[in-house]
Amino acid sequence: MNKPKILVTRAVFPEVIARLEQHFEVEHNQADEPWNKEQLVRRLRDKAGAFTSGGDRIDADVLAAAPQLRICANMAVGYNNFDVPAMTARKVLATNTPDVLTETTADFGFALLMAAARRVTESEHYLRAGKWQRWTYDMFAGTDVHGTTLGILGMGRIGQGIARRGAHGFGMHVIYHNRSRLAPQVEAQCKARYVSKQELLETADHLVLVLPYSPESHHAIGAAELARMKPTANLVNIARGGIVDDAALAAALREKRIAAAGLDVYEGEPKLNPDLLTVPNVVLTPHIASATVPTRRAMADLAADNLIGFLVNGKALTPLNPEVLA
Ligand code: 8YV
Repeated sequence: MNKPKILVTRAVFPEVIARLEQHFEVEHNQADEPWNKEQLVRRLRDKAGAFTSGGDRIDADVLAAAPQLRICANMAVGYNNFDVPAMTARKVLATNTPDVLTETTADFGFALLMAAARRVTESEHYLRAGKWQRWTYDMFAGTDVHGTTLGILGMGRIGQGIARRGAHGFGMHVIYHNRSRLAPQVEAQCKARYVSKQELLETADHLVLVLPYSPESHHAIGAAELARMKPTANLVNIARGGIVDDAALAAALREKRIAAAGLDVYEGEPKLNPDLLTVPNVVLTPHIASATVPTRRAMADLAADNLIGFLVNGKALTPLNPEVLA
């Protein structure tokens, strides 16, 4: 029997390609060439499955050109690159990679929070540039982390991981805002108190964004929200580009209307607003919050398991539109 054909859109662990090849005829992109939409569509035309990354937009046009497609397995927990209703309408299963990256991503949220608060990269640049001549009492004096108020916008799995780290590790007072309030026992585990978005903005010393991107969350943090924050506050975005108005943030940082920021995601990434590159009080990383070797491997394995499970056995581990399975 012929093996089903699948496309792997980006370079991934060779061991994962080898595993997929046991079940499928695999067209891959181990050279990691950038494909435009037309190139992606051409390759998807005869495929039953796709192993996608967060940069691959799967929308109605793509689906219309790929009539044999039955599943897109995203190697990411976020799936704003998928038009899920359009996929459901065409009976294409969408899957993502939740859970396996939660703790790693929460660790990184904390790393960015601390690096921005304590001016780690800014001071390192100063040192590397040979500017350190002598110690001064106020040299790179930042803001405290322990015992301060940690605000979290978007209290899903990763948000809860950050809350636990803040509450249990750093004695922080945790407040959060979310579309829906958490169950009392989850609030208790995280030692987190539900507040309005306004209170969150006005009270947090460190505000971490962990909400999914959607048209509703576009510019959830813009000029008006930044204006409500404390001048000593630190803003961390590990969610998605577009949730923060990056131009407004760069202006707020430059004018010291907030003290610091740590960013892992950007509007229009991998390009970023050039103003962010010229403000010193921001720590910038290239979308690496889930990037540890074991976690990236677990994400790739889960995406592969979804493809194998669905195309070989009719079952998927982490479906986003399970109605397709019915
Ligand atoms: C991915 C992410 O590495 O899981 C997510 O939603 O943002 C990252 O972990 C990125 O989306 C690449 O697919």
